[in-house]
Amino acid sequence: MEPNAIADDLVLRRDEGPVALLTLNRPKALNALNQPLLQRLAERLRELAVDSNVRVVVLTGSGEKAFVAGADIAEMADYDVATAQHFALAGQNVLNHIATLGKPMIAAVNGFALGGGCELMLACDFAIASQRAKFGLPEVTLGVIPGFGGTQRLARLIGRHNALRWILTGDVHGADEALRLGLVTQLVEPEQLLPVALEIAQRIATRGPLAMLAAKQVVDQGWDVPLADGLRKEAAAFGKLFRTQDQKEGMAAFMQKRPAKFTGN
Ligand code: DAK
Repeated sequence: MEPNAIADDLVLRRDEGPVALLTLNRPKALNALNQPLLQRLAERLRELAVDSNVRVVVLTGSGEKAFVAGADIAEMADYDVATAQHFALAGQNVLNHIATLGKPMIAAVNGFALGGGCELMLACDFAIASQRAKFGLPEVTLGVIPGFGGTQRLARLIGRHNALRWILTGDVHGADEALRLGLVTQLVEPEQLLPVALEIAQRIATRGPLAMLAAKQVVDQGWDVPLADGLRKEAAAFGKLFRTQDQKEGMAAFMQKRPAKFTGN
């Protein structure tokens, strides 16, 4: 065990009832993603996936400057092909974990979200940001391209031309631009970022967990298929929820004018 295990933990976890707050914790390197940080994040996600007390996850960065300033350039600089592939797999592993977590994950972007940090944010279900946050995919300035899904997710989210403007220039963009293009859903004063993110998360946590899971799955599965196919998936998922206790409870609670108590069954 390292001398100061909590301070040295690369991904801090704090639970507030059904909401888990994960804080990426390498502030001196602007929370850049190195292999140990990615591994710790993967461990945290595995932990959360099987923790039935946790219904919603918020992801943020430690310190005032950065959410994540990208993959760790110092670590990557001397990679050989095998190590670069290992790093790529570790990153893909984390993003797959987020995609299959089965619980909503909200990014609370407190500062720089660059390169792999911007891509990590894009893999979350949605993001809110501090007015001081900055965004970009500067990989081409380093002679590489985004490798954690940025070329795919950004283009789907903001359209081909906007995505290519970001990716080809490698420019850093302000929070207003990110809001305008729909990368983030809301901007708040820096000190309000976590309170607002946690309040949204708490509200989501009162909703039916199986319905949330189904909604996420259908949105993701429908992302890339013809509308008619997406609508079929939606209808099938809608129907299946009528097998659940949560559906009975949610509708009974409405009719009895009381808050629903969802169990995830
Ligand atoms: N990696 C390592 N260290 C970083 C870092 C990074 N990405 N970003 C910042 N740091 C470190 C700085 O080196 C500095 O360390 P010390 O010198 O104090 O030891 C410390 O954090 C503070 O940074 P600065 O002194 O530079 O702070 P400033 O306020 O002056 O500037 C900045 C902030 C964010 C504008 C600047 O730090 C910066 O430009 N950082 C690099 C941003 C960047 O280019 N990010 C993209 C990285 S490339 C792949 C998967 C993913 C990727 C690629 C492939 N595969 C699956 C194949 C992803 C690639 C990337 O993300």
